[in-house]
Amino acid sequence: MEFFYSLFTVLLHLVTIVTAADTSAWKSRSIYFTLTDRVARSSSDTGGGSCSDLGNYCGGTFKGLESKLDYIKGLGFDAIWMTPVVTNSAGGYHGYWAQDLYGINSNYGTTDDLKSLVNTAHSKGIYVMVDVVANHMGFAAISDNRPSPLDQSSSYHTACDINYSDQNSIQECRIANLPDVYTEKSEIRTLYQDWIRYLVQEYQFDGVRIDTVKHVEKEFWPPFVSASGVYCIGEVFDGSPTYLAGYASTMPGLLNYAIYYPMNRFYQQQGSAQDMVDMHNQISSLFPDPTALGTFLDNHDNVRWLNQKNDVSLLKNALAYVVLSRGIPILYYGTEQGYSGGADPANREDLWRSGFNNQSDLYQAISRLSSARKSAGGLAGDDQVHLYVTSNAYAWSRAGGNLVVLTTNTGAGTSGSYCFNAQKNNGQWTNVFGSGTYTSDGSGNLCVSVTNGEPVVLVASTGSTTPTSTSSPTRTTATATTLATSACPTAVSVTFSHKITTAYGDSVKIAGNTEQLGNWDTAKAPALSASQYTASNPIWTITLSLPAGQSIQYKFIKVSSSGAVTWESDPNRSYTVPSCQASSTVSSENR
Ligand SMILES: *[C@@H]1O[C@H](CO)[C@@H](O)[C@H](O)[C@H]1NC(C)=O
Ligand SMILES: *[C@@H]1O[C@H](CO)[C@@H](O)[C@H](O)[C@H]1NC(C)=O
Ligand SMILES: *[C@@H]1O[C@H](CO)[C@@H](O)[C@H](O)[C@H]1NC(C)=O
Ligand SMILES: [Ca+2]
Repeated sequence: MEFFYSLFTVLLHLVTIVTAADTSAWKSRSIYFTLTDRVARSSSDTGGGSCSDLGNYCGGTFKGLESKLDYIKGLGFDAIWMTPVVTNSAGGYHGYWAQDLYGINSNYGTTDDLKSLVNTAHSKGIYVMVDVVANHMGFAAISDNRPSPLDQSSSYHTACDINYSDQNSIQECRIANLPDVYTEKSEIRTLYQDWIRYLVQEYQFDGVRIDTVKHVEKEFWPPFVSASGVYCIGEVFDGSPTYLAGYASTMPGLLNYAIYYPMNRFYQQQGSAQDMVDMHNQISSLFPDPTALGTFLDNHDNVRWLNQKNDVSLLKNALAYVVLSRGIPILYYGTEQGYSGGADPANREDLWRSGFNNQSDLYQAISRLSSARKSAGGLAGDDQVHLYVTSNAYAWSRAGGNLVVLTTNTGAGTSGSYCFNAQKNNGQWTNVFGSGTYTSDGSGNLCVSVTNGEPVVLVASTGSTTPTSTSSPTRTTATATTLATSACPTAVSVTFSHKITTAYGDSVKIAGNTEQLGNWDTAKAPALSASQYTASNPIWTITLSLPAGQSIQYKFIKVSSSGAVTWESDPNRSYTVPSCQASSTVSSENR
């Protein structure tokens, strides 16, 4: 019996591995986001002309997209996210105006064309993610919507305009006056679950991108995601990390709109690297799995990056961040051709006007970044180490130091030498984005050269992958590395690891005498994460980016589910942030 049970478990595992493109399978992928109507018109499209009306159908097809899979693969991307495939109401060239959930948009081709696209993608090792909408239908007469009962007005909320300060209104009122589905009804929920199960199985999709997630009540999503049977990534269009994290339990992945704003501010010379790093760290403590989030720098709803900042060197740095920092990279089609369209629909250019040129500077640059991701093992882990944070540079490492990336925001035409500690002694790397090889000294110090404001992407040279230290394999990161004065970071990534037994519903915070620690205000004190907590080792953790050299006073507090606060006993704890290293760890036990 036991034998059969374990055999069954093993088989179940194997079946899971071969059939479902689950979250872990997606983490090392890179996603190319396409508008089906805008990639290619037929399987023999070699380019030319440009669409005269970007606000209507331009003629792209499933067959056209299928014929450009090698073009996508040449960028090093191994997944596509394609806009919704279902039958739309008139003018729905983008796909987000569903009319018949079980029909396929005939402007793009037939059901067989779509199946052929997915099959060919799979034969080339490319995953296909389909975009879906459950919040609203298109502009057809309600009675013409399918399937039933979506043809009845009782399946929709009463029309109202959204008040974005009111979550109920966000969920129940209309986006752009589109009929808002009554998703709270159980028959409607069942209808969407049956449909997503059918859609994924019928066309063999590997993943689902979910539109307008915050416009539907949270309870709708877990059974929907479960019915899909694959990795889902949702659009919650909001830059607040706490608001976004409120959706982390509804589906495996979310578009990372939290990092989107500080990342673009930094690389567009509008903000600091420190803010971007702080956000990274905040995401670490707020999300159960930051590696399942998708990183992107623009899309069909936001003006293109080069429209916001017309500097290709800066764009390359931002792309290095997207492709090589934590999370699943998402590239908006046309970025590789230097497209710079403004507000929708100008940011939805046809790709054929580029002639599908795979020699273009940005195409080649993205391809090199993708290769670095692959060389470093796919970068699926939560292993990013902040090495260097200054007013105009950010460097980090991944994969135990086998990948080191230096980005700057000084822009085209600038050059300079940047020295920092790579946290790997006597390392050897090759700059796979530019040229040259680099080595760190016996203390890990490394100086790299920036040319024309471009990023430096170092991949460990063969033979230098073993850490030099023979003593302990578990590094307490930088506690022993001292940098040259010129290379000292302005902020240090400090991880507090606090042992405290808590009851279900309790949370743990760190309160102290600086603004970041809430100035002793328990309501403003940052909360620790219980992601490493076990009954035998009750550890709560938080990583904060603190000013180098700062002295802090603090205590841990326990907050019960009723809000009651329990302080640690005296005295206050004190800690001085190191002045010249990238990170440190502080371990403590509750008193
Ligand atoms: C670039 O495109 C040409 C023409 O489509 C193709 O023959 C060639 O293989 C492509 N090269 C790469 C590196 O993808
Ligand atoms: C929008 O919602 C907020 C929060 O409920 C409310 O205070 C405000 O009055 C509402 N605005 C309008 C125009 O109804
Ligand atoms: C801890 O710090 C707070 C705020 O500065 C102060 O009021 C309190 O007296 C300190 N406690 C001890 C034991 O020093
Ligand atoms: Ca809604």
